[in-house]
Amino acid sequence: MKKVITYGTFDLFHIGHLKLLKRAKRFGDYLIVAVSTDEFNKLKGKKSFFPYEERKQIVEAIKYVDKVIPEESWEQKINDIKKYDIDIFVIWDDWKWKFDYLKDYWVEVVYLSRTEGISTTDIKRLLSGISDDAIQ
Ligand code: C2G
Repeated sequence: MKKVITYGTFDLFHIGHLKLLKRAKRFGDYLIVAVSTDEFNKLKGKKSFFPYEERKQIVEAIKYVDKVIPEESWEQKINDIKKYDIDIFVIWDDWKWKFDYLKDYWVEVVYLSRTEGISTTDIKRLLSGISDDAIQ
């Protein structure tokens, strides 16, 4: 069994997240997703709209996903790779080269292009600009 892992906040789940998970699953047979906790998001300089528990349940419901674990630190990736016997690490290319050190732990590191035209930040920005009377 070829095991894949990816990491992310997955806030305001959208088509970019879905396509990433679908593409990541194609690299193996079993996909683990480490969802950033609210506390870790603070370290990442992010504040998610939905709390971790809800983001976790949404990602767990995605058919490409086999297991969800919490992402609580930058350092946990090496332990995760060992603990879950991971073969492939996948993430979007905003992080290009930043996780190449994981190759020392016998995993293939894959950077996938992001889905253009959608991001959680854009969604938040668009929604914050909508006046009340425009909301149906
Ligand atoms: N994504 C994408 N296209 C977009 C937006 C997101 O492909 N338009 C994918 C990215 O590949 C990312 C995943 O969805 O890997 C989750 O996106 P974020 O929650 O923004 O991930 P990020 O906050 O970068 O977390 O330790 C790594 C970090 O936890 C990554």
